[in-house]
Amino acid sequence: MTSASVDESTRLAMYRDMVRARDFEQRAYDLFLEGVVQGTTHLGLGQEAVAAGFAAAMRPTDMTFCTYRGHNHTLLRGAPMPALMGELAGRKTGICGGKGGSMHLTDVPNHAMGSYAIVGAHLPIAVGAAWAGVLRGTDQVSVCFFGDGATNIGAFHEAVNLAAVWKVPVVFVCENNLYMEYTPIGDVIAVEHPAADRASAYGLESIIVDGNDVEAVHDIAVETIERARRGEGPSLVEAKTYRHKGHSRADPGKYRPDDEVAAWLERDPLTISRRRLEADGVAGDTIDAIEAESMIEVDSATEATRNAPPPDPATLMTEVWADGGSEWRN
Ligand SMILES: Cc1ncc(C[n+]2csc(CCOP(=O)(O)OP(=O)(O)O)c2C)c(N)n1
Ligand SMILES: [Mg+2]
Repeated sequence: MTSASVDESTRLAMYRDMVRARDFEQRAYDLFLEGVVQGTTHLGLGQEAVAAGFAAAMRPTDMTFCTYRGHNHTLLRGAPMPALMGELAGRKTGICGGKGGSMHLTDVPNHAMGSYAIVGAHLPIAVGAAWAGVLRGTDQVSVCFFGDGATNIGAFHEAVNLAAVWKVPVVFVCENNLYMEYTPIGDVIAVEHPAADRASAYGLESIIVDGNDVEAVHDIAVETIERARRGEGPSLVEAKTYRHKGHSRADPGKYRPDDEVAAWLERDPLTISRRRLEADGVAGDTIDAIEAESMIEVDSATEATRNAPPPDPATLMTEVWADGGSEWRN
């Protein structure tokens, strides 16, 4: 199937984005096992199409808000890979000076406005930032990614309600990967679709998209972002997807049935995209070259990270607050 609405260069760019995200996270996992990446990491392996489809539909000035599972989103908004890798490994070269780590990736120049570790906490922030854009007349749209589990948090309902009432230009994107940590979302909600079945309570349309089909995601991203920019208010998108690995760290994810995992691995977003590109006549060599370039980029970011120093201890209390210090506490 070809998406009539997306040109070939955009489709190739989205494939490149997914490959880069996949390779970056595979390497992050290896570096975690090696002890180079410390603390914890939450990988979006298997969920790349959601990040890639939306990133390709956003203007550079549109804002992204994401969770602790935010490597893909931050990378695909344009954050430099060595700075992301450096941050995961707690190096001075990291995008937050090595002091934030995997769960707090932020890249303000590219309008990736933070990764948030408190489930649901960033939805009201995304609404506030989008509302600020309205007041300033900047034409910016906020895109806010969160998990299925976040739909049971009060802040989700408060944020969606306020955005709907005020027609705030925000697109809420629920990445429904069927699990919240080790619990199936189906065990803790009374409806089938955690986001889409709640949409009508806020006067919004129910939107469900195949989150492993990058072109389908891109189509819905274009539609909802344009709607927000026209001043017609928010949308709530539920993207159905699956994480290939466990929740975090080295969680083997054994609470998931083997046949379920196998069925979703069959529906790998990269495989779907590659097969479709080839069926539409894109040369295998072109796709191979994209994959080879990605690996070179990841190897180079890894090398830079291994050679980078940790942050200077003298900077411990700087960049903690907007004034660059911590005097505000006293
Ligand atoms: C308010 C809050 N409660 C609990 C936690 C612990 N916690 C971290 S991730 C997570 C699961 C969230 O699942 P979901 O929203 O589906 O996102 P996913 O991890 O699947 O991307 C929980 C409960 C937290 N970080 N914040
Ligand atoms: Mg989830």
